[in-house]
Amino acid sequence: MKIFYEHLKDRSSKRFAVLVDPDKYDNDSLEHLMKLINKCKPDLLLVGGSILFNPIEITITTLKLGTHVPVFIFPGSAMQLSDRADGIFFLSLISGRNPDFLIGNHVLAAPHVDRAGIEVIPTGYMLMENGRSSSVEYMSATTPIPLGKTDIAVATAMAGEMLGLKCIYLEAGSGAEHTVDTDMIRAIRRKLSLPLIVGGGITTVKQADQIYRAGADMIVVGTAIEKNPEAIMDFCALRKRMNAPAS
Ligand code: 1GP
Repeated sequence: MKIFYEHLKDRSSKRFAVLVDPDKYDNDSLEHLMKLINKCKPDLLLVGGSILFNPIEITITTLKLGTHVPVFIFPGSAMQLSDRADGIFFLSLISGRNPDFLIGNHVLAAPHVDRAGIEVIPTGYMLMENGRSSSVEYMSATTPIPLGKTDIAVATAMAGEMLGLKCIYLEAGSGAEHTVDTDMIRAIRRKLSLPLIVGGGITTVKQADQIYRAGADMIVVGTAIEKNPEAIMDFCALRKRMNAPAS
């Protein structure tokens, strides 16, 4: 299998990822989701969360057996690791100043990730203010980049690139009331050459379309698909339209 980063870094195509939170699906709903995944083929499945009661291992194994879409760990902490996944977004929370989420968890995880032999994508993870406090904010004990502070957001993304990270993930928080601001995305895109991932609070195709057009290379949707699994078809169709050659 081509390593996923080879796809992600090809910025001529837009990508669509589905976040599968192991606590939000039971056997039947996961089975149903996998049928839809096999119909419309999102580019990537992410498994993880800020805090989990169910092990990621079972969800990852089920997704690997039931679909042909790459499965990546989207870890809330060093406790969320598995050798069943295809890869891991190795998230450094560069919007925050908590050493545990900048490097500490990574040190704990590194030997296990190495032994698992899975693809590692070093990712600058930026938590963006969206109007109310998020799980990531609370669990990581960091503050998000304030709304409207575009200069700080742009400089943070630039620093991530200069440090050698391989992509930047702008996160409004799962279930966020507002998505990441499109002006903010546009400003970051202008200064960044890395692939840009945007997630948190995307519930409609219109929002997804605006976020793609602002410069996101990949969007991540979780909550909206948990609530209405059929919505996955609409997001996949949008991605297809975005990638269709202009006539
Ligand atoms: C969360 O960005 C992801 O880390 C997805 O967020 O659940 O709001 O779609 P939603």
